[in-house]
Amino acid sequence: MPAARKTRKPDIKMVILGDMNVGKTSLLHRYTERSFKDTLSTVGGAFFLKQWGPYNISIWDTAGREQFHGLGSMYCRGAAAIILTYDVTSWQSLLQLEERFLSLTDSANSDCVFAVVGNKADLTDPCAQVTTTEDTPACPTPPHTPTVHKQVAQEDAVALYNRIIRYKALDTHTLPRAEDMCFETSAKTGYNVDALFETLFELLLPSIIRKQAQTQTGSATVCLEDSQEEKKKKIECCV
Ligand SMILES: Nc1nc2c(ncn2[C@@H]2O[C@H](COP(=O)(O)OP(=O)(O)O)[C@@H](O)[C@H]2O)c(=O)[nH]1
Ligand SMILES: [Mg+2]
Repeated sequence: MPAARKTRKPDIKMVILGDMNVGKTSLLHRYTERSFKDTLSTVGGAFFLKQWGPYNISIWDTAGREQFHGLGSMYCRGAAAIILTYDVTSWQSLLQLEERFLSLTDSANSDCVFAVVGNKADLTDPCAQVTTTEDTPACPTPPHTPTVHKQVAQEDAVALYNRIIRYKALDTHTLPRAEDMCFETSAKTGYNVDALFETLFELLLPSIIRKQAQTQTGSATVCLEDSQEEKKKKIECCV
């Protein structure tokens, strides 16, 4: 019943955080709309709903200035996954993740999954310059050599990810390797964008199934209670 599923509540919530202009909205747009627009403004927060197989995933986009309005932790409440995004050409944007955005994630679920994402990889990495399609090889000859200086190395992102795990006191034995949760993407060409979201969704699958089971148990209890109430009424009126 696809129509019924469309109107259903989201099964799980994800949030994308990071400074203004790192490409948060572009990443979500690339993933959900399969395209890139040069100008996409985010007023306050926006909400994307992605149907992944039989599951509904809500992805919350943020404007990047939420903490000034005390809204950041509200967006993160109940989040099962958080994408911390920086721009590979801006060291400052990586610093901001730790200085301004990490504390906003305190209201997320205690077992929240994190990904650290360096966007705009097309500006610095030849492999990220060609629009990714199913037919293109992994790293074809790039159209031109990138000229923009890369300010954030992958190792810096991995170090940040490890600090986040310590800050959150998450159990490293149950988590994927830090390297597997740090992505360099390009919303412009699509480079690594599907890999980012699909990796997160796969990791969230157990939580989705657990949440659905809890919801179903909850509704079964309600039905049972209703029917007992009905029975009671019938008995009372017959006496
Ligand atoms: N070259 C390049 N530009 C990007 C990429 N992603 C976003 N941009 C540009 O960066 C600017 C900010 O993007 P936007 O998605 O609005 O950032 P947000 O404020 O984090 O949501 C826009 O001009 C985008 O066109 C990317 O992957 N590569
Ligand atoms: Mg935006």
